[in-house]
Amino acid sequence: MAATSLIDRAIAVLRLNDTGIFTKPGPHQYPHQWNWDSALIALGLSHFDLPRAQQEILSLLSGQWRDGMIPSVVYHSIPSDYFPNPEFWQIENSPSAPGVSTTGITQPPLLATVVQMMHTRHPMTDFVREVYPAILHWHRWLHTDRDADGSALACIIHPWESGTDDSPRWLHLFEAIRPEALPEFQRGDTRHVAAIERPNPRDYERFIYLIDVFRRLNYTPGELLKYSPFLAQDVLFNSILFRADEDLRALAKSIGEPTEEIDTWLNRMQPNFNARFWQEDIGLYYDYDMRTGKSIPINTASTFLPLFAGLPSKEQAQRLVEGHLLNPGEYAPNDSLRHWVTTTSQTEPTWEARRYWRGPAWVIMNWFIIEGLKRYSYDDLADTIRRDTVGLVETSGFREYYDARDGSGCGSTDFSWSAALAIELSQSSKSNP
Ligand code: 9WN
Repeated sequence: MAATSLIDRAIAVLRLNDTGIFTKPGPHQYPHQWNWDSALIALGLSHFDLPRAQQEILSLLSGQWRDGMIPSVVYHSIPSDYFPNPEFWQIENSPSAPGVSTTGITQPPLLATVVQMMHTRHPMTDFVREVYPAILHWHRWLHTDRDADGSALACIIHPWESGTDDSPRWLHLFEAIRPEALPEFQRGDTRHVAAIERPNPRDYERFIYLIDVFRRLNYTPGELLKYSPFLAQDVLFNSILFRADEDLRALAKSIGEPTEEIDTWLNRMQPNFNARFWQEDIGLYYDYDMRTGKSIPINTASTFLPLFAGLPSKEQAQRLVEGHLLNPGEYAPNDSLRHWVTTTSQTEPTWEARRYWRGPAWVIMNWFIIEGLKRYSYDDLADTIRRDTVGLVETSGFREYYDARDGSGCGSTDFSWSAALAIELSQSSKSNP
């Protein structure tokens, strides 16, 4: 009974945030269409309204750039108090910009995976044929315009591209960035959510400074790789990309498209991923700072994302799970931390209980970890985390993130992907679909 009413409440949140064209991530804080949010929203919608789920994806694709990039946000001409707004991004100075207002950066490429999951459950060949070329174009852009070293790994140029914006793994890169002549701006985010749950002013200045650099470079990909003060290879982003390449390949097969190009990406990425990110001494994956040529030694939950992509060997998976995820000093619940999975290891001095991406549990991260654990046959642990996550949503509502100490909600209320994934997690069984 409880699961049924949770699903009804989740559907109500997705309906509440539905503008008719796209679904807002949150009713007040996030009034436009976000890239990876939309993918997850489509996955949630597909359980009860497949045509609307497909519409969500087509709306996102309407913001695709001519060079293939699918941007982090499509504004859809909806007036709002969200900052940065289209006037700030000035994408019209790029010849690749689409005819609609968007940001000039991307987000983790989850879309192919979601389309493949939907297609496996409800075969939709015509729809796959319709969207496949656009998704392929995006992946090609990621593997060329964002490949800075020929490894097929993609680089990110802004923490917002990692989707985990305020993660402490970016702080070290920020230390080296000195914003010069910062443009005037007024933050919008702290109008809706307590400042303690949002990025620090100093970090936020760097978010804005980077956009100012990019718009001065007219978003030219080669220039961005050359001059962006922030250039990183992100474990989370590349895990999602690798899994999405595999799913794109499955989509190609199902509609009779060639797969050679995708195979080349997969074959290059797999060894390069482990060579670049895996730390044999401690059994963790670390992100990589392309500007200093050094690994970023910060222990966050994104280290578990390679499980989602099937990238670790059995031994590496065992070290990740048994050495870190199950360690109460790092990630596992303990006397003061009652819930799975804190986004940053508690051993990090930058751990903060309620600040965005610094410590709270997120439904999206838990979902990635659950899917990854199932891939490596840690079914019982996956189910423990699944139950705990559904419990968080049951008790504290569809919040953006949760204080892992007591499960209280933080950030936006009525948050769409928490609702979408609550549906997904309530329906999913212990084993892989
Ligand atoms: C910046 C919408 C987005 C998510 C991101 C999350 C947050 C935006 C913000 O909200 O980022 O893109 O304004 O803080 O970090 O993952 O897609 O939910």
